[in-house]
Amino acid sequence: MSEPAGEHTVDVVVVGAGFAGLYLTYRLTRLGMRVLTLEQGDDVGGTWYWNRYPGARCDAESLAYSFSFSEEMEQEWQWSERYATQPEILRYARHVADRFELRQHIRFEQTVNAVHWQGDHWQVATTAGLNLTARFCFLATGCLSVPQLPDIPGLDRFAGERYQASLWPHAGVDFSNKRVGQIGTGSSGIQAAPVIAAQAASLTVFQRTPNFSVPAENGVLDEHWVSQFKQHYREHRQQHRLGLSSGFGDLEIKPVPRTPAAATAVGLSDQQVADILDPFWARGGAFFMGAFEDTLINPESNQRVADYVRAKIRATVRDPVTAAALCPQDHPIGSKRICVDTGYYETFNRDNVALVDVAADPIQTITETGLQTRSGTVYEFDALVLATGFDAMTGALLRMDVQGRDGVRLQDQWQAGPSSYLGLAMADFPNLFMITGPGSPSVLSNMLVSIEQHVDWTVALLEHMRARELQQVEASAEAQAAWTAHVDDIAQSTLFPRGGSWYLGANVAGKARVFMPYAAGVGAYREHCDEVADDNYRGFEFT
Ligand code: N01
Repeated sequence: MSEPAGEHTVDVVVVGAGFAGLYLTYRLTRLGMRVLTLEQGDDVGGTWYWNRYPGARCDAESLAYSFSFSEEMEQEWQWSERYATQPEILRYARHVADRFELRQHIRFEQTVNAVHWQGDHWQVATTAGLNLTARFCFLATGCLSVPQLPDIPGLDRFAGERYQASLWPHAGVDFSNKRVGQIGTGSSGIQAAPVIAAQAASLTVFQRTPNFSVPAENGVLDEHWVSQFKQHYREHRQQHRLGLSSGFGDLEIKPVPRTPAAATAVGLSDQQVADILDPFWARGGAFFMGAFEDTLINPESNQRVADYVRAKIRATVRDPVTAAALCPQDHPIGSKRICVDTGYYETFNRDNVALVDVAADPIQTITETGLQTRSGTVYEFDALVLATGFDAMTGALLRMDVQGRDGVRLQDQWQAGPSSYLGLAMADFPNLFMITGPGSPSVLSNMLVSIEQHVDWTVALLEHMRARELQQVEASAEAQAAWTAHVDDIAQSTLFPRGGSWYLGANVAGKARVFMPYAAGVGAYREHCDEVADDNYRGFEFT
């Protein structure tokens, strides 16, 4: 529904109608609050609305990457594959919106550009001229929702078709008989390349930094097995919330036996390491990173796991020069988000696919017909695909003009990196909450688990306020400083800061290098949040 420009007063404004915004809208309206949810796109779904590139699918397993709040829905909804495709997840988001009649509370094609505290309420404005007054504001703007274009001269000169993975045309693209150039080899590029290669006349992948990728081992879900899984859904969900650190259960998702994690790879022979890693590799997915308990904290153990993956790459890719170029050497495995693929390395054995190492010979300029590297080599193609990532975690928050008490600007407060209490709230920004914000497990976790935890926790806080007739809540500056230091301490005890990742803001020129997600895991984080609530919301100030 689009809303005429004008003034409206509600209890809560929610920014974003991805999964976080949908669940917030559901919970808050069920409390009887007047809610308006503002969404930039013309439908719900957030990241799954925008990222429609070929091969886009979730790298978390369908039965875990779904809402747990409605037992009826989780029993009724049928996921078709181990890892759901983008269209299937978007269908699910739409189903949630329709099933719980959420659309009446959502205004589409509304890009929020100002969020200003006016002493006792928030004033939220959109570029389409909507002006809302609300006591509370939730920023559910997503962690990977501001696409990044590469800083390459001549980008606009290209006269052929140009596509961005994260802003893919809704009608799809037919690459038949086309020569395609692709820049970017993160999760998006690694998923897109095999699908584009299968359709296009040729695909040239321009790789600056190789990433580690593990096979998804995707497949159609077995109905009988799914029905068995669903009989124990509560148990699985509980494991997702508290069990493993990333928010996925260690109960079987795929009907392949799971071997327990080993403590460390240090001191083991190559054969022993392989014996432990082989079943994880065969099982597929990011679970691979859990084979050794210390992979992300012990450089030696990490090196052994990385060596194993590099050996797999070399065993898969026939051309040794290409294989060597595909082997990451510059970061500990897992310190950048591990990719999960279907046939990525195999794609480079196709006759119509070439890898160009643009670390060795950097792209100098995009031309009208392709690109030219520093050595003078010219590459020509009909279509250019950019899978060049996002201004992650803070991008969507900082592109709005968010002003708190006395005109304090979030952009100024976060100049040296984001700072928050629990990744949820900030001093000087009363009655304002982030969902999966920097300082929370967010992108290191199953997002659906984190979203539900954040929404449930903040909604309970609002109920607490309502019962006591409290008007305002705000994180104390002390609690915020202590939490931000704690988030950093946890990160520094891991290998995460050693990868030049978007977790650190390293992919955006001029962005402060701060490790943004909370790396202690969803279980520890949930316990901490619950203790805070039980201790009368320690670290929050109420008026
Ligand atoms: O983005 P990225 P992404 N010249 O930032 C390259 C989630 N996700 O969209 O590393 C040449 O990882 C850049 O190279 P370099 C997931 O969390 C999930 O792929 O900077 N290359 C890199 O190769 C993921 O981590 C799913 O040297 C340039 C690439 O562009 C996150 O989104 C699927 C360049 C960017 O990789 C982001 O993934 C997709 C330049 N000037 C995404 N500038 C699933 O659930 C950038 N690059 C499966």
